[in-house]
Amino acid sequence: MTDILELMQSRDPGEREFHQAVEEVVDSIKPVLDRNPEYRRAAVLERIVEPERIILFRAPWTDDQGQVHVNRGYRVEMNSAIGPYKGGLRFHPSVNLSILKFLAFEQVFKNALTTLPMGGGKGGSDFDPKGKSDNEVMRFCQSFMMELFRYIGPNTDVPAGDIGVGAREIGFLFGMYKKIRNEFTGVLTGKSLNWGGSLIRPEATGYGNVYFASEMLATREKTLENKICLVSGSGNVAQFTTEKILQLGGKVVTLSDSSGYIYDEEGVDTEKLEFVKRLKNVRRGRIKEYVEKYPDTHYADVDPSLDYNPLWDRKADCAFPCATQNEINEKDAMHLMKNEVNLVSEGANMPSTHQAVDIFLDHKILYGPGKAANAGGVAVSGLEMAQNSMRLNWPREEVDNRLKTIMKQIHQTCCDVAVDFGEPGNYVVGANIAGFVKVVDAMLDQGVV
Ligand code: NDP
Ligand code: 2IT
Repeated sequence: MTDILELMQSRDPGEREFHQAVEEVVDSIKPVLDRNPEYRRAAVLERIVEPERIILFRAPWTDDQGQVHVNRGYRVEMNSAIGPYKGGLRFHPSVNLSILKFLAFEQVFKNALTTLPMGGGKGGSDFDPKGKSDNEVMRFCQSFMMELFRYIGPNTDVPAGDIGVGAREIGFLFGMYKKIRNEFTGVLTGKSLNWGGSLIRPEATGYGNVYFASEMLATREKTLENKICLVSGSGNVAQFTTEKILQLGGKVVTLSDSSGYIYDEEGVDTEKLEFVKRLKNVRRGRIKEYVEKYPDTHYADVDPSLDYNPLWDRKADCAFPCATQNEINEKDAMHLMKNEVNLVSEGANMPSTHQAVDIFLDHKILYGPGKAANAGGVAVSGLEMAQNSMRLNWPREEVDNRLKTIMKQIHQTCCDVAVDFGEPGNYVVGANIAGFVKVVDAMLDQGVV
């Protein structure tokens, strides 16, 4: 078991996030390997941690002053055992191979859980859209697609959004793909409504996260009604997590961005949320402006001298990390436990460190790992692909109902598998094992390829 981790360490030292994601899965699936000796003979573990293909390319672009810049473009095509590679693109200065491999690896299991036929992939660039003009972002997206188009297609690899890639970027990327290939196909998801997008896709990750949380609460005969909730981030996932919590009667008291966080004791209501959406999606401003607009609230800059995030030390019942990886460390987790937070549902990918996860599991709180709790986004991407193939659009209620059903199914699968492996209530074990078995069984059926 540790062999695989040692092998990875020696082959690719320094891929910290990727090793972290693999270690968590490997920890969970040991009993499955014990039950199925053929898995070891077929080296499924060794195969599943090795991307089927990695594409790495130069993405040069010219800024508004005429200066040329060079960024790196990536696509990690991780696993296609159960469908075309599927997963988002991230544009953020921190992007590197380790982060994209961890995201692609998580995506394989997440996509398997959705019940839809999608393999796993992830890509992106170290390009930073912050502070760039629309024209600069367009030129970068065009340059990125001029290379990526060779490797993707509606039956091969279907990218979507992630951090720094939203409707604007998907539009520019799609426009260039269509021009080069001279075809109008569902090669990207997260498209705008009037040119092939699906209703509910923008809302899907956040809504799905809250549907999953509600399912977890229902196992203890609880609901979100009157629950105080901590949400981090203020982008796509945070906004629609907040929106659904409000619809279900909960109260959201925090939001954040990479500069700092706000605390609003009265709660972020619908009007304030609309302000945040305009601030972040249209004006592309900072969350700090929230306190200028609503002066009775509190803002604190990120304090690099602290080894914890004060957002997670606010009094609450539930926590929804929706910003980025490793945003909840051991100390943050201890703060959450001290304040008797009894639900953590991950909108972001791998937002909790290994130590934080162990603390949640030790305290037996309701802990929904990202690959289960945030699967609603890619699930509706799968529904967007289905609608594109049929060349029709489903109404809002239909997509939302399908999303709810999928989140319910994922929850049930996690619970059933956890019970089967003697760990009732452990969604980490449930999600990892269910996703793993589905993918490796398909790999075994398809031979050594
Ligand atoms: P957005 O770009 O819309 O928003 C990201 C938010 O997180 C922003 O508020 C951003 O702040 C903050 N953030 C990003 N990086 C950091 C950092 N290093 N430190 C602190 N804050 C940071 O992205 P999404 O909402 O789409 O993605 C959020 C998370 O959800 C990611 O982990 C993503 O992988 C995951 N996810 C997204 C899905 C989707 O459908 N979009 C689906 C499933 C998971 P700032 O504005 O300052 O950059
Ligand atoms: O992490 C994720 O699941 C996403 N960023 C969404 C991927 C997708 O293909 O919709």
